[in-house]
Amino acid sequence: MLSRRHFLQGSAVALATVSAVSGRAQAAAIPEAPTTSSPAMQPPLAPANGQDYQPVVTLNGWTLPWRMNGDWKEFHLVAEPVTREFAPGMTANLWGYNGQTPGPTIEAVEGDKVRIYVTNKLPEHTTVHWHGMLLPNGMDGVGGLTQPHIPVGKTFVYEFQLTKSGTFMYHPHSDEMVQMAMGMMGSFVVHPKDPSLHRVDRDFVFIMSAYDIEPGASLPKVAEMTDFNLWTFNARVFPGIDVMPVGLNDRVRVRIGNLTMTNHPIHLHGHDFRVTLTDGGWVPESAQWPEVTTDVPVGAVRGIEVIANAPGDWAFHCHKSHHTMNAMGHNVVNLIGLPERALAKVVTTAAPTTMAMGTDGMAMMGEMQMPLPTNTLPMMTGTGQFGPIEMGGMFTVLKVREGLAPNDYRDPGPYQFPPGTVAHEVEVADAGEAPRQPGASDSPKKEMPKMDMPGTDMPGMKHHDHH
Ligand SMILES: [Cu+2]
Repeated sequence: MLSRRHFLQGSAVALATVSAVSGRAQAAAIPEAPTTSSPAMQPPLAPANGQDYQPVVTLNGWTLPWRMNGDWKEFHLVAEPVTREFAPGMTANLWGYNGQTPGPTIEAVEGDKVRIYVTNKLPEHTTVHWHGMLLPNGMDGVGGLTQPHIPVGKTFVYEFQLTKSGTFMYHPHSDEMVQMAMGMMGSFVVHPKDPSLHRVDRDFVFIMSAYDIEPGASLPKVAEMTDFNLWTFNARVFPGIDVMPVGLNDRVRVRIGNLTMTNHPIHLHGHDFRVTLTDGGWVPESAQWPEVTTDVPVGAVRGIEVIANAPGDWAFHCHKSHHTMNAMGHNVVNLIGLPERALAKVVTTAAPTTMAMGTDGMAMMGEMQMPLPTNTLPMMTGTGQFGPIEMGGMFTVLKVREGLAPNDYRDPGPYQFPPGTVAHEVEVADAGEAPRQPGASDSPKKEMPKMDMPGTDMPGMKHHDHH
């Protein structure tokens, strides 16, 4: 199962929050703050009134409902402690907005006047900075520099006009190291005033964030600068990240923000794409070129556009392979080629949170049920129709399907491959002799006696049962 999305549950949440805003809070001075604690993806929040646009879909997230007050669009963010499930089996205690991290995506239209209330329910002061936005200096949210910090229990208001369309982020500029390491961030999408401009069929958005959470723990180490062990799309790791279902030949946009401490080369299989936007604006067509991987720098947004013209299940992931594994993978000792099977036991006994990898590589880790500390995810996990996927972290799947209804974002299940189109085993004789570089030595493996995979006899380890 690639993803355990509860789509219907998600839409129920959306409906409840929308009616709450248009109902009893309508007359209140401050709009009610809708909240959700569900990590399920909410269907796109179509514009109920005002200008037409193609709403975005937030991976494992949702869009913040608003209300109109005169010609102001009013939103209410609540900064508060939250719990977030990274994937089934692991939940962290973090900080966020309106019940979740990342906070809800804010969507509005170029030219809109927005009034955003921010209530601080954190145990310390905060602010909100609107990353990438062109706005009056006093609305920029840099605590101490452009405004007083928002004290605990107080509500501040930000008011500005959205002068350009694009993809932005929001996050504190107040005890930043702690507050961002705790998950305080969200996406802010401003749609073009002319709905025909930059129009796509499906528009996904998410922010990358990273956490250092010891196996078995549920709080991140906030002072960590380099050594993170949970690499997330919207505070979810594979196999907890929503898949991206798209119709065949859909024009698809994916907007990717990076609020981790390192760059992420984001790679899509089976298609080429163009980078069409940054947090600075739309990239002119004359400045675009074809890519299959694009680097998303720290503190930046990149938006890619792809014509999904190849049916299938296409991997979409960070190309730093350490970022496609979960916490338990970050302490392994390399034993490839070592015949001393006893070494695995010694290492594991001496340092219980250190995992000894096999002498034939680590792929077996994807198949085994390891004795893990509670609240800890295996380093590689997730099962596809052909077996273990051996991934974690920043990995999801673009699922291109013929005949998908325009607003259907449910996981369409595994791709049904046409007969004869999957790589398969053949008789060796059919393959012929493999040419080798002249003078190249034989693989050392040939000279070593065949051995069992060490680790398979480690106590508590057993092969996973596939169904
Ligand atoms: Cu990465």
